Amino acid sequence: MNDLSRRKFGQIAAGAAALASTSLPRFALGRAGGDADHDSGRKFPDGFLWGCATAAYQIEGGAKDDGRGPSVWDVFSHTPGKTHNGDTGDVADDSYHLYKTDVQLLKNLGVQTYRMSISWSRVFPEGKGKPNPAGIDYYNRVVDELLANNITPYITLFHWDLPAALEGGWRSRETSLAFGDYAAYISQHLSDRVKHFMTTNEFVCFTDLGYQIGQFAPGLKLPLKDVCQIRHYGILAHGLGVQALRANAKGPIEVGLAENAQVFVPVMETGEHISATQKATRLMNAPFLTAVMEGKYIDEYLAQMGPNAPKVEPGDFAAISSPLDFVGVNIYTPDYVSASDSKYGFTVEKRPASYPHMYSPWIEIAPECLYWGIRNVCDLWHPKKMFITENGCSSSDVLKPDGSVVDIDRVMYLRNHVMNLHRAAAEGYPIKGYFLWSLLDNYEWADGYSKRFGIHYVDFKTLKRYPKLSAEWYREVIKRNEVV
Ligand code: GBH
Repeated sequence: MNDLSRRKFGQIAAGAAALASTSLPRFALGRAGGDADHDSGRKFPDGFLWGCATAAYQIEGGAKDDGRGPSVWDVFSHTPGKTHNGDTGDVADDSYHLYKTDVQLLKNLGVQTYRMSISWSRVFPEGKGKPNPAGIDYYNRVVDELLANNITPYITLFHWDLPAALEGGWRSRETSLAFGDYAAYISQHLSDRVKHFMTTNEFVCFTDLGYQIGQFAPGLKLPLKDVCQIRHYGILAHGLGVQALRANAKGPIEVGLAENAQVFVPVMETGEHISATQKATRLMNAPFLTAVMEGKYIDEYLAQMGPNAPKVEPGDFAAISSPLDFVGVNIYTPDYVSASDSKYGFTVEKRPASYPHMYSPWIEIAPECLYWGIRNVCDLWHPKKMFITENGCSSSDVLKPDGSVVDIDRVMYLRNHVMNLHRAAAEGYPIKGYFLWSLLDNYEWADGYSKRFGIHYVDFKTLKRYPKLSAEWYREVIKRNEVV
């Protein structure tokens, strides 16, 4: 037996004895010690940032408090038949009032960072024009509370809750301009303390899903020509937002976005399939991330859209392609790609019916997506830094009488994704941090409260928060800065 295996053997034997002779609580958040018993050998680089993510409409509640104006999600969720069970974000987690409790949850986890979003219509009830001072005051309080607890805020300006008063919504170019003004105001008021901003969250969700599929607010089903123009106003808003944030900042800030790029995993890790995933990544993200990173619509996209292609005004792409300090991607599930002699050189493979998924059927389990999501974006566009701005899953959590939630499926999902995150970091890709979706169960959009994504369980009647097993797991990951 060499030294290393002798040491390992000793540890295993000691661990077994400890288990046999003591009765520790099974999941004790904050249990001291324990580090010596295990070393995964998968350490993250020093300074790697761990965080949790949330979004305003999903957690805040306080929908009518202190002068907040309605957003398209207030209107949509109050329209019969649009959301599961007619659920709305009127109360959600009531984080509008309970934000100090939520900062303590973050502190107990030991996260260095917290990704949150701002409700545009809390700050500008009409979307533009006269600001509501009570709105920005709320975010001042949240930011100050985070900083007092040594947690760095990463703020998303727009996570789908467009002020309802903005006429035409994203059908209007005026909305992109209004977003620029809103970004300027936020930068003026928060950038003395907040140094990291994301403009928009997931273009496809507030464009295609809202205006073509109708699954999300505002629930329209418009023709492709309109949708292409709406997509363009989405990325234009992002670009104007980047410029306005920078132009109004009180000091150096870092600006990026949070985009659910479509991620492609090679069916086999061989050269031809790997290069097929790059082709797929560039083409399938053409209206959004590809346009932002390359400063144009690629020829293939324009050819595909034909007469439906968007009208682009001079200067639009100068704004849209403003250099970013970081690229954030939200990743839940990928598609598999193989090399082929099809027109574009790849085939997106259909999944067999037996393919496994988490509680939300769309979260099909393929943890390699974290590695390939980072690698494909880096190999194509070489961003300075990347973040995983969301990753997580729903589970059919059950709160036990003793207050525990043993969400082993979520821990399985997260552990395997974090393993693949580690692979990307170990290979030298500039991945700087990870935001787990989500800090706590919340309003899951059209799925209402039927899908829980939190690592804290929320009893939506009492609003009490309970850490799940996954919260304890995440705390260990953060404490050790390694895969656990
Ligand atoms: C992210 O979106 C959001 O940023 C976040 O707010 C959200 O809570 C989180 O993920 C979890 O969902 O039901 O088959 O028609 C995820 C984007 C768009 C993915 C809608 C699921 C519906 C698929 N989602 N999509 S399906």
